[in-house]
Amino acid sequence: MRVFLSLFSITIFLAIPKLTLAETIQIEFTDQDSYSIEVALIEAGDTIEWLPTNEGHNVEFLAGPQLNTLSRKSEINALFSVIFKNPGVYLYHCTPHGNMGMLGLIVVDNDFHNLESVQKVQLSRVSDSVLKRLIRIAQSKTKS
Ligand SMILES: [Cu+2]
Repeated sequence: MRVFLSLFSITIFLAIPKLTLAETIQIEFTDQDSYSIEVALIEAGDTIEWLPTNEGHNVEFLAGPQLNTLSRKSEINALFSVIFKNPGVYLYHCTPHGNMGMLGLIVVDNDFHNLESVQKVQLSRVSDSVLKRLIRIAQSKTKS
């Protein structure tokens, strides 16, 4: 009985931090036509909130695992909130400024399994070099 009880309390102890760890990360639209956080490394279950702190921007997903389970595109100037449940790499841009390099990358659970499909997305030259920079940042943050 005693063994059973301590196993039980260990289980509870391990379960509680998991429940409370889900975080909300806020990303702002800036007056530089960019996102305040370009590379976000998060865990499954975390929420990202994009705040319309500067006018004329939105969020449109270009690649990611099981994108059909997400709201694909937000309205211009609207708050947008997404819970990320599937591990992998997500690429998004701002519909009006995507060709100018207004991109963002999210990596859930340090999982790069779909990186190749992210790299295959057709982008402008400027945005393609931005994407390469963001991937380098994501990979260097993950290795440490
Ligand atoms: Cu924009």
